[in-house]
Amino acid sequence: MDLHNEAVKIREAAAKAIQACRTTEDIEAVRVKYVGRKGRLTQLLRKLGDVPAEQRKEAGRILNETKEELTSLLTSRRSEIEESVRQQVRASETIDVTLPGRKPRLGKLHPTLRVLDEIVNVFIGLGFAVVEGPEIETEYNNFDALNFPPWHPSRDDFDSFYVAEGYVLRTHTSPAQIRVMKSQDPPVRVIVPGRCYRRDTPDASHLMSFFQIEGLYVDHDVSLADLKGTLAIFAREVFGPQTKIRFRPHYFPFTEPSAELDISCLVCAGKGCRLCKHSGWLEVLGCGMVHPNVFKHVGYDHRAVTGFAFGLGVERIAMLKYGIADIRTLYENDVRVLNGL
Ligand code: 2NL
Repeated sequence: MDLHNEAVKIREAAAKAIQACRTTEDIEAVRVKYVGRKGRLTQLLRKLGDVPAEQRKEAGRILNETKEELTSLLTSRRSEIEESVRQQVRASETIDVTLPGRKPRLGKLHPTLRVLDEIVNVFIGLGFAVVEGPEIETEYNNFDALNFPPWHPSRDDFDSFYVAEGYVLRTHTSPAQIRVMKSQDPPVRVIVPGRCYRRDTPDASHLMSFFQIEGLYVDHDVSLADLKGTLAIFAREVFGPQTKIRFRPHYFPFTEPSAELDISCLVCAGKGCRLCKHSGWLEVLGCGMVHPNVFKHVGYDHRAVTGFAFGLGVERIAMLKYGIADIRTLYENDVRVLNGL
């Protein structure tokens, strides 16, 4: 056998195989095949003993040179492959720092909550304390204590949500004020915001759940003039300094006398337009002097104290302020709409 010839053939075959390698696994396979422990070149080296002594040195030199050459080819091809893998990883992980960033959108408070906060803050400024109460109320606190007669329609299953015998989802925040009066003596000056529930079919002006703010002021000789002065400040703070107000007689079971408060129209300032239905006025809340029967229910002396109270729908005020025609717009949660409010 011609060792020299054989070595050249192995060298050429191996060099070709190394060049064809694409992965480090390919490299390892070629290494094992040619220069590994049972590789072709290694097997050839083992046959060196059969070579006549005078040729052995030269044959050994050729085989060892071939082995070194293949080993160095394997090493450099491995480096090439590793470098190209690194480049691919780098390219796929590179961040283009020159790309403009994506601007995170700022969140903001829901218009109902903004209006609620604004109104509550006006009354905090007037010295009212903020109080809250439970949404599940006793029928007594929600109706009886407020002088609703037993036959009043709003007590009906079809108008209120009863959760158990004697318990109802509050239809107004007044029961929270009943709790305040039952737990402390006058003077009482509280503002009560909160969610209320009524069994209405939703339409442009009704939801079955809405926010109300009620105010209550009880002391010795609180008068209707105090009520009107307080609401005048409220109207000018919330709707603008040029806002005019008027009282229109009304009826509520829990106040006597009772009134509704109108403000001069926000659109036409009283001249008459579509929003105010050509009356020049917009209805904003209900109010009155606390009925003596309410004081009796909470244990106050109705001959010694008087009080005023009022209640308003927060969504209704928000609709007026933001010019929304349909109350449902507020809760469809279309961010394109809410962002514009
Ligand atoms: C309306 C009318 C009103 C009251 C709420 C009240 C509370 C107590 C005693 C007496 Cl504890 N009155 N609240 C008074 C008058 C009107 O709300 O139309 N709200 C949307």
